[in-house]
Amino acid sequence: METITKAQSLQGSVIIPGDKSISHRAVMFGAIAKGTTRITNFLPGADCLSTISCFKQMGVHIEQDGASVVVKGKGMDALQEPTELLNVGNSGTTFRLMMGLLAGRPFHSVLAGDESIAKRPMNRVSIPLLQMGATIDGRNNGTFAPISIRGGNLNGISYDSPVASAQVKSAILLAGLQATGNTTVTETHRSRNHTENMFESFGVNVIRDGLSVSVTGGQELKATNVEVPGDISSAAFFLVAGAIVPDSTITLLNVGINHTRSGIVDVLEQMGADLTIQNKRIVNQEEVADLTIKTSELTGITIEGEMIPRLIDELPVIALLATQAQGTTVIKNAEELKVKETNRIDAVVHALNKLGASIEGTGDGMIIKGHTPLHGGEVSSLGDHRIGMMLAVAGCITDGKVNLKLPEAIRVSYPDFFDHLKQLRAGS
Ligand code: SPQ
Repeated sequence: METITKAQSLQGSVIIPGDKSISHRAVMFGAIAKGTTRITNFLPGADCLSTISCFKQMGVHIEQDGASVVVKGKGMDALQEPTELLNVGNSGTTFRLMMGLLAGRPFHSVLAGDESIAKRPMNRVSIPLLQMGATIDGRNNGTFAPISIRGGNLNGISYDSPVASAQVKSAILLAGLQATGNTTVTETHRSRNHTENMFESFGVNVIRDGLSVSVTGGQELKATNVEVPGDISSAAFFLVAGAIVPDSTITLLNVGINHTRSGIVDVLEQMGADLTIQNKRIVNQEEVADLTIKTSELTGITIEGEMIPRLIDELPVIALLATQAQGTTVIKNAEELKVKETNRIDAVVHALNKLGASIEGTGDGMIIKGHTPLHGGEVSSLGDHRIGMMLAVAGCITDGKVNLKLPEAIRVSYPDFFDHLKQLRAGS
């Protein structure tokens, strides 16, 4: 249990830790490349450590010391059949990207994870992989973990993905690298493009055409060094905290602002937040900047359509932000929230309403009426890191303390979160 009390003000700066999505990909692509890949500012969160341990089980030599990682890849063909099941812990990204990779490896493997992973749909990845000729099975007709894969020969496909999901797209592209001919994935809206960007850094030729991405099979990855930008999904918690806690000014350093991830910046600007973006620069094909947020007068807005994949993981904390805005905020087309670490619509509605918010859950989002003062109470992360951090930020503005159950879930993506929050409360 973690107790959070009202903050008088939040002041200071935080160096945002490495991006989770990019850290996973750097390890995976380093593991299947030829040569040594050095990763700096790697996120040593539980999810990315699961990715490292899965590749170690397949014989890849990886040294990790905090945020520095060295991966000694010997190419895709050097991966060895694991003798035990590959445990991804809580990480959907590890699970789904590995499905694509393992579908083309000539051995048997079984992927499993924690209770939350066992509830998340994996058939969104096995359906296209089966079309490519893979042999995959799992619980409930191949829908849920554990998933077993007997890798083999794959054919390239052209796949229209019914969901805008970077995990689905990345899994198919990883399989596509091992398939005969071309593989194309077309999405309804553009999802995060870190796989495409990093494939290019590792020497893979990627063709991007509107909402479609293609690769040709048989390409080898060449090792490269990766500097991971700070995670905008982690920065989001302090962006919201800075906007809603009185008398605050927070600067977040080294934040990745890749357009496919920066919906939170657009939403803050549209709601009227006092946000400044400085020092824009490019690091390894990814745009990075420093962001300064000050306490803001906010107005409710509607968030929908192509914006949703650009801020899907930020929606829980955006819901909190909206409770402090004047007027109504409507979130639509976000049904994907129901299949994350928790059903994030139910989790947000239940916990924030318990603290005094006025939020109605809908089939594909939420309707949030503001402005509502919040009060203390006992709430739980339900084992979901993003719900845990959102509730810890809520505790900074509640009258009365918030007792947060299962705070340890936050280690999945932001192990230093409470230290950084403490630092900002102390004004340092
Ligand atoms: O890895 P996991 O558990 O799926 O993590 C989450 C998160 O909140 O950290 C989702 F629950 O992020 C996903 C994100 O929602 C990470 C991700 C990626 O790295 O490719 C893509 C998104 O998921 P999806 O299903 O839209 O592809």
